[in-house]
Amino acid sequence: MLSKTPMNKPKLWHCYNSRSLRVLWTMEELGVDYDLEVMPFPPRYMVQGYKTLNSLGTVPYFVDGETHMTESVAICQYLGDKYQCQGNSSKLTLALAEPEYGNYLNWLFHSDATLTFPQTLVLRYREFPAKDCHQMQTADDYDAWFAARLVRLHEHLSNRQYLCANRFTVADIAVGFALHLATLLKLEHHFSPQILDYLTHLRQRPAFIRAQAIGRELDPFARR
Ligand SMILES: N[C@@H](CCC(=O)N[C@@H](CS)C(=O)NCC(=O)O)C(=O)O
Repeated sequence: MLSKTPMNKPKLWHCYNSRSLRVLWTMEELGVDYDLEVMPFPPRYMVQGYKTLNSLGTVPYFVDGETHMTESVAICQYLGDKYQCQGNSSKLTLALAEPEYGNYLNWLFHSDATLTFPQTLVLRYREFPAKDCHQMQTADDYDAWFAARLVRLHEHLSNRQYLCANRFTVADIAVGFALHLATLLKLEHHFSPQILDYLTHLRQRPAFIRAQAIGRELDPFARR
């Protein structure tokens, strides 16, 4: 089960509603044939031997032949570039030659460096605090920080349906997951109507619906 042996299909190690959802969603969008291991969260405690496979103990963990990856947005970009030509009409990634390439890269990095970063502090100190850990002020501070960091997305969405190039791309998957995570942390009251509409539209995509349903029985939020 936890072998690093190369396989002929890409394989993803996933936990419900975690960052590995980005990868699952991308594979569903692309129609990639994949293997999947769905694990309880956090796998570094709940799955024996997981840290032998992925020394970080985090999800996603992804293997495609000799390629081993741990960064969700990088894996989505890789999948979009490698598995695009499987009957899909529009490309999920942007190339350097496209005018919005810089904008595209910026949203890819914005999704984690700007949007999920403050959320992880809310998650750690409000939603899953360690025993005897009393840092609600930290959670409240990063809740406010998250709200402030939505401003650029709000401005950008004022005249667009998607983030880049008038089409759905991996940038929408990266940022869409960050917004989805915010709803799990009950931070959606910070969303402007534009951001809420954008997320609602993304969540209606059949590939998102299929991917998000996988592993629901292991929902870590339901166990609290
Ligand atoms: N930079 C990584 C972060 C991976 C990460 O921190 N994943 C979280 C779940 S969203 C995790 O595995 N947490 C459990 C742990 O740290 O033990 C990515 O974007 O994929």
